Amino acid sequence: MATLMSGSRIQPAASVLSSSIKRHVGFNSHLRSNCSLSPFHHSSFSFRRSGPRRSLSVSMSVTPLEACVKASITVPNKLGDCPFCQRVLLTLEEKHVPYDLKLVDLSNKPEWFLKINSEGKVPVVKFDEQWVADSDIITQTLEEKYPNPPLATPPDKSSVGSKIFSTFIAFLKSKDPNDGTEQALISELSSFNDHIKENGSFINGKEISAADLSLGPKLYHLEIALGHYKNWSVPDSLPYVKSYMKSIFSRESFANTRALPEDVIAGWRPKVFG
Ligand SMILES: N[C@@H](CCC(=O)N[C@@H](CS)C(=O)NCC(=O)O)C(=O)O
Repeated sequence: MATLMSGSRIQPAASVLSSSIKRHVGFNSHLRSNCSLSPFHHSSFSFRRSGPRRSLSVSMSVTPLEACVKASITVPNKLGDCPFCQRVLLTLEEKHVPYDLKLVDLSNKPEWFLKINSEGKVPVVKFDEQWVADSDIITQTLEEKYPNPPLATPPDKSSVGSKIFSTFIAFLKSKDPNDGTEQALISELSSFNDHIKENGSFINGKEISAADLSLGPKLYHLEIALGHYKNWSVPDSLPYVKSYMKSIFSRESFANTRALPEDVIAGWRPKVFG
């Protein structure tokens, strides 16, 4: 059975029970205290809010989507440091779609995972009995299947900030302080700073959208890896980039899906020293 294939299951109370991590998004603490979660694939819950005059009873059932993601390399049964996986998980969280994580050890890929995706890459998500790879395709599929809240970024803004990740990697790998890689990164961050200044808190204005959910995890890697390996941080001259990072990193969805800093550091080590 799929749920027994890898890792450990962590119920919302964070106790390790068995073999996958289940996150039932949208189960806030109020709901959690009022409903029991089935350990099985098909979970159902109900809750009741009652007062002197009114009573509300809601019952619904949900089948979590199965999502294969990178496992931590520093702590057993923890989510790892793949920014593409976090992008998908952020989308699931922001859309309140429940999911069931399958942690994949990328240094020793299990047979069951290679059968799902012969390319051996995460993330992979199961839709209607079909495993779908690649965060671009997965997030587009989520937008089609779960249109609310809408997260699509308009085409004219969807590539804003898209060069930040590659320039960050070039700078991280660089051994020559005068090769222009730091300047290239600062230049991309400056354009992004101007965009946020002119457009609002997020890439598409006031509301978060898909482009932010893609860029946020990459900026998280940038902050941790450049801080650790180069003692570098986003300059104070780019306050809109800084406040953007702060607001994305402080979202509940981000806190629920972020990698451990130790994993981010360990994950980039081969690029820095290799
Ligand atoms: N374009 C893919 C990239 C996914 C990707 O590169 N994932 C990495 C982990 S961050 C991976 O699975 N690498 C395979 C490996 O390390 O063997 C996407 O957006 O999903």
